[in-house]
Amino acid sequence: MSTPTDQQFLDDFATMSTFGATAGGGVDRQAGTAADGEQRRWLAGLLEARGFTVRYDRIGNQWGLLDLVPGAPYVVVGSHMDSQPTAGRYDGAYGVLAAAHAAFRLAEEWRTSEDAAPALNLAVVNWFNEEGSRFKPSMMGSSVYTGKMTAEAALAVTDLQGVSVAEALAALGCVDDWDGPEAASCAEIHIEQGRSMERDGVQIGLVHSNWAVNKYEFVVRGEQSHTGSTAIEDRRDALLGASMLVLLAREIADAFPGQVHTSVGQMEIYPNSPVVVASRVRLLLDLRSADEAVLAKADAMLHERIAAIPAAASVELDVHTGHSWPVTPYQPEGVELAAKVAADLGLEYKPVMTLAGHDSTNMKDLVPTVMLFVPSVDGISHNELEFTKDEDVLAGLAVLTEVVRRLAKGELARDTVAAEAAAAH
Ligand code: HGY
Ligand code: MN
Ligand code: MN
Repeated sequence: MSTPTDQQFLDDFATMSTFGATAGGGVDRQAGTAADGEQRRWLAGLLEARGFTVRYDRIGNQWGLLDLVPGAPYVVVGSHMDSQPTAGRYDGAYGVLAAAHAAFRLAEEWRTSEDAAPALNLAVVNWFNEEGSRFKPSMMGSSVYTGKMTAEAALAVTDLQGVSVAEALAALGCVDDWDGPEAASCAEIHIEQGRSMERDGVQIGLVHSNWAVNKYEFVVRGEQSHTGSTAIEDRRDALLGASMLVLLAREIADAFPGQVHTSVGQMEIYPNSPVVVASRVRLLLDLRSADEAVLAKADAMLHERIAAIPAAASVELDVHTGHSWPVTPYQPEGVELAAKVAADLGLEYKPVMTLAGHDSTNMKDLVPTVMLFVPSVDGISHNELEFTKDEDVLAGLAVLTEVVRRLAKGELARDTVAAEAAAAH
């Protein structure tokens, strides 16, 4: 088989974007749905045609393994192919396909030239349920792989219809009694989902750390009644209390301009019927900042201000912590390695923080991890209009290929970094 060209990557990207395609030019490929399953079967075919062995682990992460060095651990490279509802074509899916094509290019090179032989094996990964839209929390597959969540807890999570992760994965035939391959290092490429790279005219972002996030689940409890006949003073309107939380989230962001991002992204209203005052609303609110001290202040403001809502709306309010992660650095050696690659390829690059969580956010806590960004036009993401120019997509693929080549030689591998750290002490 010949080395896949840039045009073949773009053609595969177009084919990939047909799975779960929406009328508005985006995709709807939520985790564990039929569209996710079709996509996975297509990816499996692509990997197997190039001699990779496809396997699933116990939480449905899809692995394409290239075993060249018996007994050696793996360079793990990939992202996620699940999406939000009516989402864009690039978020996650670009990273998995770029990983596959980077791996195909290297596999071909290693097959035809003995000098280039790698020191490690290679695993392309399509993480299960990064988005967390159908099943919470987000980054589920990488959280289980890295030991931050148990497989049992993840498999028991249900969607709004009561279908569990275990049932959804079994229906797709995408789960196995296996923990996944042993990682030595990791790389992921993703769209920026913001405007900073486009503004600064750079093609490659070197992610050096991530924003901290606190996600909360609130349940607002009131009492069901008639929207017409119930006296206003008698109402216990759960949706009124929930609306106060929505507004409070924005007030908190406005109190820390540019430093704190907040939103309520999901609300379930019961009974959600005309002429009925809602008795129960469940909603998810998230707070994010690049500065943990600022996030702590925003969090304190949230907790102080929610105390007034029960009396103001005649409701009861339960708060549950959903999911959170701190600001943490990616290994500086990985940022340096990627900077060298981008410079060697003559590309403009800059260090960036990621505001969104990624599977690499989990992986970097397990093994040395390189996280790359390519620009997003107008910063649009989680939207059907999400777009990255072909030239940027291809520049990202070239950088990822070189990064993975170096990782496969053993640069940055967990044992190497640990040995160097030990030698420095
Ligand atoms: O950023 C998020 O919350 C998601 O995990 N990508
Ligand atoms: Mn993503
Ligand atoms: Mn996303």
